[in-house]
Amino acid sequence: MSTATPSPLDDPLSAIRHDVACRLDNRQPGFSLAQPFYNDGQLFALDMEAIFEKEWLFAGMSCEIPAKGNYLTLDVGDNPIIIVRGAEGNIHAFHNVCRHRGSRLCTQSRGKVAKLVCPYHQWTYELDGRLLFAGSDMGGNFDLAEYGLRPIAVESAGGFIFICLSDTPPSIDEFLANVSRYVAPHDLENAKVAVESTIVEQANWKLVIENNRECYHCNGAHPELLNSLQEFDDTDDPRATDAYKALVARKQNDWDALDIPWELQRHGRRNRLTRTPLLEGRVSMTMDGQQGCKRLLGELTDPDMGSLRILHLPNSWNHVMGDHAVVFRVMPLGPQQTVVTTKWLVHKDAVEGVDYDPTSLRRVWDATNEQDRRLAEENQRGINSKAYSPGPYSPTYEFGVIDFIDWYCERLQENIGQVTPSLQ
Ligand code: 3BY
Ligand code: FES
Ligand code: FE
Repeated sequence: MSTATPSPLDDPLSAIRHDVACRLDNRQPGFSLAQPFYNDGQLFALDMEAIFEKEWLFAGMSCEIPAKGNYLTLDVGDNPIIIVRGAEGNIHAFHNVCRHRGSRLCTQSRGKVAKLVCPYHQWTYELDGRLLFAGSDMGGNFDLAEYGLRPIAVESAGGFIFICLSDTPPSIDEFLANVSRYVAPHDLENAKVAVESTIVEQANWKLVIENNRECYHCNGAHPELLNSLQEFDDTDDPRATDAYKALVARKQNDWDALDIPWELQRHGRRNRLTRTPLLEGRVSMTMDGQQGCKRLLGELTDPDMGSLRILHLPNSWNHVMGDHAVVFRVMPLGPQQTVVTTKWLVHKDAVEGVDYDPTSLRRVWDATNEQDRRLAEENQRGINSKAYSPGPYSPTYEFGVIDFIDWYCERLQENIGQVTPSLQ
Protein backbone atom coordinates (compact mmCIF):
# COMPACT_ATOMS: atom_id res chain seq x y z
CA MET A 1 0.00 0.00 0.00
CA SER A 2 1.44 3.36 -0.94
CA THR A 3 1.20 6.24 1.52
CA ALA A 4 1.31 9.35 -0.63
CA THR A 5 2.91 12.34 1.08
CA PRO A 6 0.34 15.18 1.00
CA SER A 7 1.46 17.82 -1.46
CA PRO A 8 1.74 21.44 -0.29
CA LEU A 9 -0.40 22.22 -3.34
CA ASP A 10 -3.28 20.27 -1.74
CA ASP A 11 -3.08 22.32 1.44
CA PRO A 12 -0.73 25.28 1.12
CA LEU A 13 -2.11 26.62 4.40
CA SER A 14 -1.36 23.60 6.55
CA ALA A 15 1.54 25.24 8.44
CA ILE A 16 -0.40 28.43 9.16
CA ARG A 17 -3.40 26.38 10.30
CA HIS A 18 -1.30 24.84 13.09
CA ASP A 19 0.23 28.16 14.01
CA VAL A 20 -3.12 29.96 14.13
CA ALA A 21 -4.78 27.20 16.15
CA CYS A 22 -2.03 27.56 18.79
CA ARG A 23 -2.26 31.34 18.78
CA LEU A 24 -6.05 31.19 19.23
CA ASP A 25 -5.62 28.80 22.14
CA ASN A 26 -3.18 31.13 23.82
CA ARG A 27 -4.66 34.52 23.00
CA GLN A 28 -5.44 37.01 25.74
CA PRO A 29 -9.21 37.68 25.63
CA GLY A 30 -10.15 41.36 25.70
CA PHE A 31 -6.96 42.33 23.85
CA SER A 32 -6.43 43.18 20.19
CA LEU A 33 -5.00 40.37 18.06
CA ALA A 34 -1.34 39.60 17.40
CA GLN A 35 0.28 41.36 14.43
CA PRO A 36 0.03 38.53 11.84
CA PHE A 37 -3.79 38.53 12.14
CA TYR A 38 -3.71 42.03 10.67
CA ASN A 39 -0.92 41.88 8.11
CA ASP A 40 0.20 38.40 7.15
CA GLY A 41 -0.53 37.05 3.66
CA GLN A 42 -1.01 33.41 4.71
CA LEU A 43 -3.23 34.37 7.60
CA PHE A 44 -5.25 36.46 5.19
CA ALA A 45 -5.67 33.41 2.94
CA LEU A 46 -6.87 31.49 5.99
CA ASP A 47 -9.36 34.27 6.83
CA MET A 48 -10.73 34.00 3.30
CA GLU A 49 -10.99 30.22 3.49
CA ALA A 50 -12.27 29.86 7.04
CA ILE A 51 -14.44 32.99 7.38
CA PHE A 52 -15.36 34.47 4.00
CA GLU A 53 -15.87 31.12 2.26
CA LYS A 54 -17.71 29.58 5.23
CA GLU A 55 -19.96 32.25 6.75
CA TRP A 56 -23.00 34.09 5.39
CA LEU A 57 -22.04 37.37 3.74
CA PHE A 58 -24.12 40.43 2.95
CA ALA A 59 -23.96 40.73 -0.85
CA GLY A 60 -26.40 43.42 -1.99
CA MET A 61 -30.03 44.54 -2.03
CA SER A 62 -32.86 42.76 -3.81
CA CYS A 63 -34.08 46.12 -5.18
CA GLU A 64 -30.85 46.27 -7.20
CA ILE A 65 -32.12 43.33 -9.26
CA PRO A 66 -35.84 44.15 -9.45
CA ALA A 67 -36.77 42.21 -12.61
CA LYS A 68 -36.10 38.89 -14.31
CA GLY A 69 -32.59 38.84 -15.77
CA ASN A 70 -31.22 41.69 -13.62
CA TYR A 71 -27.91 40.64 -12.10
CA LEU A 72 -25.14 41.96 -9.93
CA THR A 73 -21.64 40.59 -9.51
CA LEU A 74 -19.12 40.67 -6.70
CA ASP A 75 -15.85 39.01 -5.76
CA VAL A 76 -15.32 37.07 -2.56
CA GLY A 77 -11.52 36.96 -2.62
CA ASP A 78 -10.64 35.02 -5.79
CA ASN A 79 -14.23 33.87 -6.27
CA PRO A 80 -16.31 35.83 -8.79
CA ILE A 81 -20.01 35.52 -7.94
CA ILE A 82 -23.16 36.39 -9.85
CA ILE A 83 -26.53 37.05 -8.26
CA VAL A 84 -29.42 37.01 -10.71
CA ARG A 85 -33.21 37.35 -10.61
CA GLY A 86 -34.76 34.26 -12.22
CA ALA A 87 -37.91 33.78 -14.24
CA GLU A 88 -40.22 33.26 -11.24
CA GLY A 89 -38.76 36.20 -9.38
CA ASN A 90 -36.45 33.94 -7.34
CA ILE A 91 -32.97 35.15 -6.57
CA HIS A 92 -30.19 32.76 -7.63
CA ALA A 93 -26.49 32.94 -6.84
CA PHE A 94 -23.78 31.15 -8.80
CA HIS A 95 -20.06 31.06 -9.14
CA ASN A 96 -19.51 33.40 -12.09
CA VAL A 97 -17.38 30.74 -13.77
CA CYS A 98 -18.17 29.03 -17.06
CA ARG A 99 -18.28 25.23 -16.93
CA HIS A 100 -16.49 24.98 -20.29
CA ARG A 101 -12.99 26.30 -19.64
CA GLY A 102 -13.67 28.52 -16.70
CA SER A 103 -14.03 32.00 -18.12
CA ARG A 104 -15.86 34.59 -16.06
CA LEU A 105 -19.37 34.78 -17.50
CA CYS A 106 -20.63 38.24 -16.52
CA THR A 107 -17.94 40.88 -16.69
CA GLN A 108 -19.97 43.93 -15.64
CA SER A 109 -20.83 44.87 -12.06
CA ARG A 110 -24.55 44.81 -12.91
CA GLY A 111 -26.83 44.48 -15.90
CA LYS A 112 -29.80 42.73 -17.44
CA VAL A 113 -29.70 39.63 -19.62
CA ALA A 114 -32.14 37.16 -21.18
CA LYS A 115 -29.68 34.29 -20.69
CA LEU A 116 -26.20 34.07 -19.23
CA VAL A 117 -23.85 33.82 -22.21
CA CYS A 118 -20.14 33.18 -21.80
CA PRO A 119 -18.08 35.76 -23.70
CA TYR A 120 -15.44 33.16 -24.65
CA HIS A 121 -17.23 30.45 -26.69
CA GLN A 122 -20.85 31.44 -26.04
CA TRP A 123 -21.96 28.57 -23.84
CA THR A 124 -25.42 29.73 -22.81
CA TYR A 125 -27.06 29.20 -19.42
CA GLU A 126 -30.64 29.66 -18.22
CA LEU A 127 -31.14 32.19 -15.37
CA ASP A 128 -31.53 29.21 -13.03
CA GLY A 129 -28.04 27.99 -14.00
CA ARG A 130 -28.93 25.13 -16.38
CA LEU A 131 -26.70 24.87 -19.43
CA LEU A 132 -28.94 25.30 -22.47
CA PHE A 133 -26.52 25.42 -25.35
CA ALA A 134 -22.86 24.45 -25.81
CA GLY A 135 -22.22 25.57 -29.35
CA SER A 136 -20.21 23.26 -31.50
CA ASP A 137 -20.04 19.51 -31.21
CA MET A 138 -18.79 18.54 -27.77
CA GLY A 139 -18.52 14.84 -28.59
CA GLY A 140 -20.89 11.89 -28.32
CA ASN A 141 -21.33 11.57 -24.58
CA PHE A 142 -21.66 15.23 -23.78
CA ASP A 143 -24.59 15.83 -21.45
CA LEU A 144 -25.72 19.43 -20.97
CA ALA A 145 -27.26 18.48 -17.62
CA GLU A 146 -23.81 17.82 -16.13
CA TYR A 147 -22.54 21.32 -16.83
CA GLY A 148 -24.87 23.69 -15.04
CA LEU A 149 -23.41 26.66 -13.16
CA ARG A 150 -22.22 25.88 -9.65
CA PRO A 151 -24.83 27.25 -7.26
CA ILE A 152 -24.15 29.21 -4.09
CA ALA A 153 -26.49 29.34 -1.08
CA VAL A 154 -28.51 32.55 -1.18
CA GLU A 155 -31.19 33.99 1.10
CA SER A 156 -32.94 37.29 1.14
CA ALA A 157 -34.94 39.02 3.86
CA GLY A 158 -36.24 42.55 4.17
CA GLY A 159 -34.49 43.37 0.88
CA PHE A 160 -31.04 42.24 2.08
CA ILE A 161 -29.36 39.45 0.07
CA PHE A 162 -26.98 37.10 1.85
CA ILE A 163 -24.80 34.45 0.23
CA CYS A 164 -22.72 31.61 1.65
CA LEU A 165 -19.98 29.83 -0.31
CA SER A 166 -19.97 26.83 2.01
CA ASP A 167 -21.67 23.56 0.98
CA THR A 168 -22.95 23.36 4.56
CA PRO A 169 -23.98 26.92 5.48
CA PRO A 170 -24.56 27.73 9.15
CA SER A 171 -28.19 28.35 10.10
CA ILE A 172 -29.39 31.90 9.62
CA ASP A 173 -33.20 31.57 9.62
CA GLU A 174 -33.94 33.26 12.95
CA PHE A 175 -31.91 36.29 11.99
CA LEU A 176 -33.61 36.47 8.60
CA ALA A 177 -37.04 36.31 10.26
CA ASN A 178 -36.11 39.28 12.43
CA VAL A 179 -34.66 41.23 9.51
CA SER A 180 -37.97 40.75 7.66
CA ARG A 181 -40.02 41.84 10.64
CA TYR A 182 -37.90 44.89 11.53
CA VAL A 183 -37.42 46.14 7.97
CA ALA A 184 -41.03 45.50 6.84
CA PRO A 185 -42.29 49.04 7.65
CA HIS A 186 -39.46 50.46 5.50
CA ASP A 187 -40.23 48.10 2.58
CA LEU A 188 -36.71 48.06 1.18
CA GLU A 189 -37.82 45.61 -1.53
CA ASN A 190 -39.46 48.66 -3.08
CA ALA A 191 -36.57 51.04 -2.66
CA LYS A 192 -33.82 52.07 -5.07
CA VAL A 193 -30.18 52.98 -4.78
CA ALA A 194 -30.05 56.78 -4.91
CA VAL A 195 -26.27 56.87 -4.84
CA GLU A 196 -23.38 54.61 -3.88
CA SER A 197 -19.70 54.85 -3.03
CA THR A 198 -16.80 52.44 -3.18
CA ILE A 199 -13.70 53.15 -1.15
CA VAL A 200 -10.56 51.06 -0.90
CA GLU A 201 -8.94 51.23 2.52
CA GLN A 202 -5.30 50.26 3.05
CA ALA A 203 -6.17 48.25 6.13
CA ASN A 204 -7.03 44.68 7.07
CA TRP A 205 -10.79 43.97 7.00
CA LYS A 206 -10.84 43.30 10.75
CA LEU A 207 -9.59 46.82 11.45
CA VAL A 208 -12.46 48.19 9.36
CA ILE A 209 -14.99 46.18 11.38
CA GLU A 210 -13.29 46.90 14.72
CA ASN A 211 -13.48 50.59 13.95
CA ASN A 212 -17.19 50.34 13.25
CA ARG A 213 -17.90 48.41 16.43
CA GLU A 214 -17.09 51.24 18.81
CA CYS A 215 -17.90 54.91 19.18
CA TYR A 216 -14.96 55.56 21.50
CA HIS A 217 -13.47 57.44 18.53
CA CYS A 218 -16.68 59.28 17.53
CA ASN A 219 -16.13 62.45 19.56
CA GLY A 220 -12.67 62.97 18.16
CA ALA A 221 -13.46 61.94 14.60
CA HIS A 222 -17.07 62.33 13.47
CA PRO A 223 -18.55 65.86 13.84
CA GLU A 224 -21.02 65.32 10.95
CA LEU A 225 -22.27 61.97 12.25
CA LEU A 226 -22.69 63.35 15.76
CA ASN A 227 -25.20 65.90 14.45
CA SER A 228 -27.71 63.06 14.50
CA LEU A 229 -26.21 59.90 16.05
CA GLN A 230 -26.37 58.89 19.71
CA GLU A 231 -23.09 57.41 20.86
CA PHE A 232 -24.88 54.42 22.38
CA ASP A 233 -27.94 52.46 21.31
CA ASP A 234 -28.94 50.48 24.37
CA THR A 235 -30.37 51.67 27.70
CA ASP A 236 -28.18 49.00 29.36
CA ASP A 237 -25.07 50.65 27.94
CA PRO A 238 -22.99 51.81 30.95
CA ARG A 239 -22.72 55.26 29.32
CA ALA A 240 -26.47 55.72 28.70
CA THR A 241 -27.68 58.97 30.27
CA ASP A 242 -31.04 59.59 31.95
CA ALA A 243 -31.95 61.92 29.09
CA TYR A 244 -31.26 59.12 26.58
CA LYS A 245 -33.32 56.64 28.63
CA ALA A 246 -36.24 59.09 28.78
CA LEU A 247 -36.06 59.70 25.01
CA VAL A 248 -35.95 55.95 24.34
CA ALA A 249 -39.01 55.38 26.54
CA ARG A 250 -40.94 58.07 24.69
CA LYS A 251 -39.94 56.92 21.22
CA GLN A 252 -40.64 53.29 22.06
CA ASN A 253 -44.20 54.31 23.02
CA ASP A 254 -44.60 56.10 19.68
CA TRP A 255 -43.25 53.08 17.79
CA ASP A 256 -45.44 50.65 19.73
CA ALA A 257 -48.48 52.72 18.74
CA LEU A 258 -47.43 52.33 15.10
CA ASP A 259 -46.52 48.65 15.50
CA ILE A 260 -42.89 49.34 14.65
CA PRO A 261 -40.46 46.78 16.17
CA TRP A 262 -37.58 48.17 18.24
CA GLU A 263 -36.39 45.61 20.86
CA LEU A 264 -32.72 44.70 20.81
CA GLN A 265 -32.24 41.26 19.22
CA ARG A 266 -29.05 39.26 19.19
CA HIS A 267 -28.25 36.12 17.27
CA GLY A 268 -25.13 34.92 18.99
CA ARG A 269 -22.50 37.55 18.46
CA ARG A 270 -22.87 37.47 14.69
CA ASN A 271 -26.03 39.54 14.40
CA ARG A 272 -27.54 42.37 16.30
CA LEU A 273 -30.65 44.39 15.45
CA THR A 274 -32.05 47.32 17.35
CA ARG A 275 -34.03 50.46 16.67
CA THR A 276 -32.63 53.41 18.57
CA PRO A 277 -33.65 57.08 18.54
CA LEU A 278 -31.43 59.62 16.87
CA LEU A 279 -30.68 62.80 18.81
CA GLU A 280 -33.78 64.61 20.07
CA GLY A 281 -35.41 66.47 17.18
CA ARG A 282 -33.32 64.70 14.50
CA VAL A 283 -34.93 62.21 12.14
CA SER A 284 -32.20 61.30 9.68
CA MET A 285 -28.42 61.04 9.25
CA THR A 286 -28.10 64.23 7.26
CA MET A 287 -26.07 67.35 8.02
CA ASP A 288 -29.00 69.05 9.77
CA GLY A 289 -30.66 65.86 10.99
CA GLN A 290 -33.79 66.55 8.93
CA GLN A 291 -35.20 64.39 6.13
CA GLY A 292 -32.81 63.80 3.23
CA CYS A 293 -35.69 62.46 1.16
CA LYS A 294 -39.17 63.97 1.28
CA ARG A 295 -40.82 60.69 0.26
CA LEU A 296 -40.64 58.34 3.24
CA LEU A 297 -39.76 54.66 2.84
CA GLY A 298 -42.59 52.15 2.53
CA GLU A 299 -45.94 53.46 3.68
CA LEU A 300 -44.44 55.33 6.63
CA THR A 301 -46.12 58.57 7.66
CA ASP A 302 -43.91 59.51 10.63
CA PRO A 303 -40.33 60.36 9.60
CA ASP A 304 -38.96 59.68 13.08
CA MET A 305 -38.19 55.98 12.94
CA GLY A 306 -34.83 56.51 14.68
CA SER A 307 -32.17 54.28 13.21
CA LEU A 308 -32.77 50.57 12.76
CA ARG A 309 -29.27 49.21 13.12
CA ILE A 310 -28.53 45.83 11.63
CA LEU A 311 -25.14 44.26 12.26
CA HIS A 312 -24.09 41.22 10.28
CA LEU A 313 -20.61 39.83 10.94
CA PRO A 314 -18.25 39.49 9.21
CA ASN A 315 -19.09 42.13 6.64
CA SER A 316 -21.97 44.54 7.16
CA TRP A 317 -23.54 47.24 9.30
CA ASN A 318 -26.62 49.21 8.33
CA HIS A 319 -28.81 52.13 9.33
CA VAL A 320 -32.45 52.12 8.20
CA MET A 321 -34.27 55.37 8.89
CA GLY A 322 -37.71 56.77 8.04
CA ASP A 323 -36.64 58.56 4.87
CA HIS A 324 -33.64 56.56 3.70
CA ALA A 325 -31.35 53.66 4.48
CA VAL A 326 -27.58 53.40 4.35
CA VAL A 327 -26.19 49.89 3.82
CA PHE A 328 -22.52 48.92 4.07
CA ARG A 329 -20.63 45.96 2.62
CA VAL A 330 -17.04 45.16 3.54
CA MET A 331 -14.95 42.89 1.31
CA PRO A 332 -11.30 42.00 1.91
CA LEU A 333 -8.99 42.51 -1.08
CA GLY A 334 -5.69 41.62 0.55
CA PRO A 335 -4.02 41.38 3.98
CA GLN A 336 -3.91 45.17 4.18
CA GLN A 337 -6.59 46.20 1.72
CA THR A 338 -10.37 46.27 2.03
CA VAL A 339 -13.18 47.63 -0.10
CA VAL A 340 -16.15 49.30 1.59
CA THR A 341 -19.26 49.77 -0.53
CA THR A 342 -21.92 52.14 0.79
CA LYS A 343 -25.40 52.50 -0.75
CA TRP A 344 -28.00 55.12 0.09
CA LEU A 345 -31.53 53.84 -0.56
CA VAL A 346 -34.74 55.81 -0.97
CA HIS A 347 -38.32 54.92 -1.91
CA LYS A 348 -38.37 53.67 -5.49
CA ASP A 349 -40.84 56.39 -6.49
CA ALA A 350 -38.85 59.23 -4.92
CA VAL A 351 -37.75 61.67 -7.61
CA GLU A 352 -34.15 62.86 -7.75
CA GLY A 353 -33.94 66.65 -7.62
CA VAL A 354 -37.51 66.87 -6.29
CA ASP A 355 -37.65 64.54 -3.29
CA TYR A 356 -33.93 64.18 -2.67
CA ASP A 357 -30.56 65.49 -3.68
CA PRO A 358 -27.98 62.68 -3.82
CA THR A 359 -25.15 65.09 -3.01
CA SER A 360 -26.65 66.12 0.31
CA LEU A 361 -28.03 62.66 1.08
CA ARG A 362 -24.54 61.15 1.03
CA ARG A 363 -22.68 63.92 2.84
CA VAL A 364 -22.68 62.60 6.42
CA TRP A 365 -21.60 59.05 5.62
CA ASP A 366 -19.10 60.15 2.96
CA ALA A 367 -17.44 62.28 5.61
CA THR A 368 -17.70 59.51 8.20
CA ASN A 369 -16.34 56.83 5.84
CA GLU A 370 -13.40 59.04 4.95
CA GLN A 371 -12.65 59.72 8.63
CA ASP A 372 -12.92 56.00 9.42
CA ARG A 373 -10.69 55.12 6.45
CA ARG A 374 -7.93 57.33 7.84
CA LEU A 375 -8.31 55.86 11.32
CA ALA A 376 -8.18 52.28 10.02
CA GLU A 377 -5.14 53.05 7.82
CA GLU A 378 -3.25 54.69 10.71
CA ASN A 379 -4.18 51.73 12.88
CA GLN A 380 -2.73 49.39 10.23
CA ARG A 381 0.51 51.37 9.94
CA GLY A 382 1.07 51.29 13.68
CA ILE A 383 0.27 47.58 13.88
CA ASN A 384 2.86 46.87 11.16
CA SER A 385 5.59 48.24 13.44
CA LYS A 386 7.89 45.95 15.40
CA ALA A 387 6.77 47.96 18.44
CA TYR A 388 3.16 46.74 18.19
CA SER A 389 1.81 44.33 20.74
CA PRO A 390 -1.85 43.54 21.47
CA GLY A 391 -3.50 46.22 23.61
CA PRO A 392 -6.55 46.13 25.90
CA TYR A 393 -10.08 46.96 24.70
CA SER A 394 -12.20 49.05 27.08
CA PRO A 395 -15.13 46.93 28.32
CA THR A 396 -17.22 50.12 28.65
CA TYR A 397 -16.50 51.68 25.26
CA GLU A 398 -15.31 48.77 23.16
CA PHE A 399 -17.52 45.83 24.13
CA GLY A 400 -18.69 45.67 20.50
CA VAL A 401 -15.09 45.16 19.39
CA ILE A 402 -14.59 42.47 22.04
CA ASP A 403 -17.73 40.73 20.74
CA PHE A 404 -16.49 40.89 17.15
CA ILE A 405 -13.03 39.57 17.97
CA ASP A 406 -14.49 36.78 20.14
CA TRP A 407 -16.85 35.83 17.29
CA TYR A 408 -14.02 35.87 14.77
CA CYS A 409 -11.72 33.74 16.93
CA GLU A 410 -14.48 31.24 17.64
CA ARG A 411 -15.44 30.88 13.98
CA LEU A 412 -11.82 30.66 12.85
CA GLN A 413 -11.10 28.01 15.46
CA GLU A 414 -14.14 25.98 14.44
CA ASN A 415 -13.73 26.42 10.69
CA ILE A 416 -10.04 25.60 10.45
CA GLY A 417 -11.21 22.38 12.05
CA GLN A 418 -8.59 19.81 11.37
CA VAL A 419 -6.09 20.82 14.04
CA THR A 420 -6.27 20.13 17.77
CA PRO A 421 -3.40 22.19 19.19
CA SER A 422 -3.29 20.29 22.49
CA LEU A 423 -2.31 17.17 20.50
CA GLN A 424 0.57 18.85 18.68
O1 3BY B 1 -22.88 54.25 13.45
C1 3BY B 1 -22.20 53.27 13.20
O2 3BY B 1 -22.45 52.52 12.28
C2 3BY B 1 -21.04 52.95 14.09
C3 3BY B 1 -21.51 52.70 15.45
C4 3BY B 1 -20.75 53.55 16.31
C5 3BY B 1 -19.77 54.28 15.52
N1 3BY B 1 -19.96 53.92 14.15
C6 3BY B 1 -19.87 54.97 13.25
FE1 FES C 1 -17.10 29.70 -21.49
FE2 FES C 1 -15.64 28.50 -23.35
S1 FES C 1 -15.02 29.24 -21.41
S2 FES C 1 -17.73 29.05 -23.41
FE1 FE D 1 -16.22 55.74 12.93
